[in-house]
Amino acid sequence: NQTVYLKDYTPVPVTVSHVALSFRLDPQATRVSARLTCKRKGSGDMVLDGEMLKLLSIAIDGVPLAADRYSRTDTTLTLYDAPDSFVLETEVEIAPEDNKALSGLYMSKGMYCTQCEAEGFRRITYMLDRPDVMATYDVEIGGDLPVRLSNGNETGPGTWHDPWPKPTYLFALVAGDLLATSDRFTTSEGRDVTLNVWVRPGDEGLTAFAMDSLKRSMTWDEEVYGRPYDLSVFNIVAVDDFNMGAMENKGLNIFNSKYVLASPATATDADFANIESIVAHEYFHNWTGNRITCRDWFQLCLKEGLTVFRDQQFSQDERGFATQRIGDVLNLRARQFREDAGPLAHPVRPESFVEINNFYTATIYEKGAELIGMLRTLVGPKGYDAGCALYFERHDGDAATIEDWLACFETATGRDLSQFKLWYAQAGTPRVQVSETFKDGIYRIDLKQIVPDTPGQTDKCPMHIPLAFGLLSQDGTETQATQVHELTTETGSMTFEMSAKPVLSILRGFSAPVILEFEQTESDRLTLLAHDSDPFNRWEAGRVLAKDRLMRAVTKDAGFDDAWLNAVAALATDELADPAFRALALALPSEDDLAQSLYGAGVVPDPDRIYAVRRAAQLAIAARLRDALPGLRDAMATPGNYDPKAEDAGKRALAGRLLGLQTMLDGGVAARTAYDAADNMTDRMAAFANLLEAGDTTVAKQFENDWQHDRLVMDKWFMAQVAHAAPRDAVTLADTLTRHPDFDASNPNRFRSLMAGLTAGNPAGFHNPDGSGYKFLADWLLYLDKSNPQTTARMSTAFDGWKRYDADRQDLMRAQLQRISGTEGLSRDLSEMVTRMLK
Ligand code: BAL
Ligand code: ZN
Repeated sequence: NQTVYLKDYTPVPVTVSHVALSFRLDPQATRVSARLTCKRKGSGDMVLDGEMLKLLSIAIDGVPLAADRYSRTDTTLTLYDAPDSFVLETEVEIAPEDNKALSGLYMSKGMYCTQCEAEGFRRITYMLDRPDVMATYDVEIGGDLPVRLSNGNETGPGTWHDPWPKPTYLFALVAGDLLATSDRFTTSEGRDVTLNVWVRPGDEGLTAFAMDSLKRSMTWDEEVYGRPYDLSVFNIVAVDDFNMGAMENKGLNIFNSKYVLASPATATDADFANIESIVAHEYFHNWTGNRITCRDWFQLCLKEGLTVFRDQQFSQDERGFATQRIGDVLNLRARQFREDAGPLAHPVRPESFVEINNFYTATIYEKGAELIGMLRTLVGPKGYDAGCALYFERHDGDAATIEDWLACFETATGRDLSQFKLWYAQAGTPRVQVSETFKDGIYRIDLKQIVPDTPGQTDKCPMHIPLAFGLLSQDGTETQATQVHELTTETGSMTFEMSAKPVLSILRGFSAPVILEFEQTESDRLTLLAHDSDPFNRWEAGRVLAKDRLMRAVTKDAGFDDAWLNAVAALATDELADPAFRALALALPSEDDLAQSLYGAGVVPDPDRIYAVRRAAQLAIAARLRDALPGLRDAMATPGNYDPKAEDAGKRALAGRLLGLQTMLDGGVAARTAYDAADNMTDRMAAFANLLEAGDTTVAKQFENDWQHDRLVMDKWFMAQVAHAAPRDAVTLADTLTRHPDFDASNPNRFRSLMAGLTAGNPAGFHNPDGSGYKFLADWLLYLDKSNPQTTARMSTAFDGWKRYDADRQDLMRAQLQRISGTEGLSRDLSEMVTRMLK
């Protein structure tokens, strides 16, 4: 298992300007003929990538190649003494039906499909499988399958031409019995584009929202980034067996069906929101990823961070800034801060990897997006637009780097971004300590940044941190609108002449991905909660108040005070506040968030205690709102046709939270009524979860009987049961469910639903002190690693927090990690993950 280093990057010795592929599809013996138009840039051998390929023939310029002109290993084909310009022709045989890794060409429910990012193309044919080799493609898909799709524009039945040079990872092929929902879009340049969403027969009624999301995304990218679409067709295909969420192949996006198929009866509001943002994300890649791609895989954040930032902007415009931003920060803290604080921490642009598939992480994606957001804050919206415009102009058709990206902003705005660039190189979440004094009419803020050590990195330099802040008077009036202070040194300060001490609202909008350490007074926090004009910080004030209570309850057995409970109740009943915001404000910090914070504060987290304290806090809030709950819930009713848009979704979110509180009081009576009355999946899942929490013994069977025909709904069934089981029952239940006839570990969605239901959904269950949760997960990782290393390696991250816990739990987790690590024949993917976690 070799480590690849960024510092070792060398330009390609050979260009491949055109690729012609011909497929004769067969489950066991697909024939792939390839003609590569090559030009050497220097002397030496030409090494092509290829894995699990049976080579049938090889020729250069039409002449079969003698055995001494090439050699092969399990992963390469080397040509000796090739001419300066030539056409390489190969024919290989592959077996898509046996490809359970879901990388390369494989089969899902009788359909042929591909996944080539990052390095799947080499399982299809011999090629320079690296992103800086960009070629135009002609593809011919033989046979009589009714639908045969590839990238670009269709030139005849089953034949495709892609005029836009692209790297191998953006190649795609789909063939099978599929049905399309079709529409049209006319671009700002007047191009008439056919839009298709392809699904398996039976699913055609579930595509309307994805199509609508696609059209809105296309309009948004024209209006906000000036980016029109560039082919005459845009195809989306839904595939049931898929390792990722979706894939941005040029003109032929392939999606996990979970992120395409939706109806009010089967999909929750969260599903609708995910579909909207993922359709947008993949579409936006057409410019940020496809037209301009990455020079090498170390630059992955160049396309992913930027495209996540763009999809977050789109969702803010579609759904409202505050709720989207709060949701994105919750997600960042839950996944990326956790990653950054543990053994898997890595820079947004890593310097080495063993298996690139292990780096499709929250750090590259979500922290990568935060870096774009900080850059926009630093150069301002106009500077950002100018930098982006220059990037598109200067690098269209390029395989680019982070240096290329930043240089565009330096040129467009005249700013020096050399210190900002450290964000790409230094891992770990910086902590920013804030203290304040008020004396003799001078208000002073002192700041200190600490960039923590992470694996392989110590003694880091100070970062360039944009801190957006504002000031309020004690009565809550804003006395200073938002400004940005740039903290570039280890310590910094600001002073203001004031007649009275103000209330500081700092890190507005979460202007930098840092952990704020600020012992702000209780009364200032309550003022911010009631009055801050920055909605993010208003919510944040409530979160900090709640977290303080929960942390004190865990560590000091403290009770829940009236001041806090009244503030929470006031928010819950504030009819002037947006329901979506109230729902977010009522959500207590998660069990994992508390574990992470306790660990950060030097306290060993006890998962059982955290679980119990959270429930006690919920009960206390519920008791405080007892009389108001039924009326509050009634006020959130959304009669009439289900509308997935943000306004109604916010009401359903609040209704769901309130139902959770009511269940604490009535043991599931209201949840049962809600379950029976539910006419959409959002309400049904909220009621289902609460009935499970209340220990209802019939609802799981009822749900199964009603939905066993629907695989995506059944994923929810598997996950919810485990997530909402009593902690001591969770592992046994998860184990039992693996023997359910519908549990199929080879389907990544099903596998993840059940495993994550335990590891993420039920932390106290996973961390059962007897170690059964750890053994259960390790057993399944070892099982699935044999066929699907990517999904296995990703699920193994459930162990990444192992050093947080008490010595007994650490021993138990370490033992499982060592057991995995010592297993013979481990994949490169899983081997790298456990090695890093054990370091
Ligand atoms: N490029 C892999 C899937 C995605 O990020 O869109
Ligand atoms: Zn992406």
